[in-house]
Amino acid sequence: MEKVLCRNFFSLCLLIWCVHSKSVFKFRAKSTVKNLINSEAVDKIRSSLECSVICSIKNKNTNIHGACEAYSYDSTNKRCQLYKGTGNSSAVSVSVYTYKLDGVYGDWSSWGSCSTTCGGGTQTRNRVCKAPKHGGDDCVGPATESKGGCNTNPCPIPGDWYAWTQWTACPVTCGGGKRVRTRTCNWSSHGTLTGPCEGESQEENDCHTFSCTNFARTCAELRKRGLTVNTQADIDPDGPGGMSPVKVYCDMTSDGGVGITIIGHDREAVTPVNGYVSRTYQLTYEIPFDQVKKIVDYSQQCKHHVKWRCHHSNINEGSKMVTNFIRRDKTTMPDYFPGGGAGTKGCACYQTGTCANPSRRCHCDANDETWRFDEGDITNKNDLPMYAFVAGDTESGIESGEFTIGKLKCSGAV
Ligand SMILES: [Ca+2]
Ligand SMILES: [Ca+2]
Repeated sequence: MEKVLCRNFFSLCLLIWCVHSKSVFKFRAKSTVKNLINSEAVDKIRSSLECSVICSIKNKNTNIHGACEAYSYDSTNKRCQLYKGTGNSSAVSVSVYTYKLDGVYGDWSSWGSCSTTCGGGTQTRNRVCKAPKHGGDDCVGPATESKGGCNTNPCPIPGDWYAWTQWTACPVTCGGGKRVRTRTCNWSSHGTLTGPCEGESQEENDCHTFSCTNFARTCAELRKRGLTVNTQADIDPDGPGGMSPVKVYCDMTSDGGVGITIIGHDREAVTPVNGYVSRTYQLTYEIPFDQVKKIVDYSQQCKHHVKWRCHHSNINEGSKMVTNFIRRDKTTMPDYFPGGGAGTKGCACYQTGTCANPSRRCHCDANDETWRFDEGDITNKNDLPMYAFVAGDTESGIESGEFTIGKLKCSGAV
């Protein structure tokens, strides 16, 4: 506190912005705050005045005595100053008080929510500092505090998934479809603590996204494009234009999934033959013969299984093959029976020297009254597709036979 002696109260009051009223010694205060130098006064100042000027006058008598108070902010020292003057018209003493306001915390908030729902979490609460002013000290102590110990119940452990199911079959053979696989959660993997499994229970992916137009020539070509499921599929063996596309069965899983084009026909069931020196059975394929030829041409390999059961019924009679198949040229027979070696006129047993009659070329050439059979695959592409089967030597009563011809199967793309 320092004291200043003013000789002229009037001039002092002007200095401290008191408002002049009618009389020299009467001052009208903007606001009146008494006994300011205590904490209550400080709060009042804080809330309303912020060091702006207050002036009050206390007239001890109507003539000359009075007091004047004013506040100003000392921006250099960042503090509030109170000027308090007492005296009369000839002499006024002015006391200057300075003070500052320390920061004060308000009340703590209530505790917040727990940071976890299990396994032990923490809660926090906070309080707001009423900021210090005029060079006062900061609030003392932390503005937030935490405590642990809430929600200490053990946490659930995510369950383990059972294995994925197989992918569903692609619903389309081209043009893009979705296949899915699913898995289920093992809710007992961690006993009563088992929680939901983490991750998705279903997965999806694109399949057979290649275009439906610009048909493949064979199933092997479709395999190259990405077809992986066994299905009926549209192919166009002779390419764009020409003949129309056809529907065939694609076996995409056998033989390591190479893509096998399978073509059926009307002679797959057993066909008994009785009473003919020779009879020709033309095969009618599921698709036009010329498209079958194209499939053979555009495949690396083809095979066509033939089985002939015989009772006193020759395959070779003299130098002539009376039972055999007609090649793709629709007129000639090859010089071997299916399974036999080219140029031998023989059956498979002839290759190994195991024919029923070792001096003949086929089991059936034993030509006796025992049911026998010769069988094998036609694999020479020059002979495929088979045009017809020819059954011979069944004309007499004890002679008969029956044949079975499998589906034509072609694989590999040339
Ligand atoms: Ca075509
Ligand atoms: Ca015979």
